[in-house]
Amino acid sequence: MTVRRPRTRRCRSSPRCRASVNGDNEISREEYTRFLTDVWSLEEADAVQAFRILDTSGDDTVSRPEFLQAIRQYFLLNDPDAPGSLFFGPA
Ligand SMILES: [Ca+2]
Repeated sequence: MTVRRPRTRRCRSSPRCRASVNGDNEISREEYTRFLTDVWSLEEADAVQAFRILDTSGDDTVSRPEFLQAIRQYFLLNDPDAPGSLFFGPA
């Protein structure tokens, strides 16, 4: 799975516009924090905090089930305490 950054002038020429998940169905802390800092301009500390909360198993990766659960929580629940509420970082 490849997450592409929205096309902006700065982004078009940068290899950092892609947050590639290398086919293992897991997102590393580095990949997720890069996604949040590059695409959503979060501070790295906030991005790391979001990753740690989404990594509900604590194994330092966000697995496919953790990722899907976070998306469901973000879009379907109105629960600020759910891990998925930090899918795009702290508000
Ligand atoms: Ca995990």
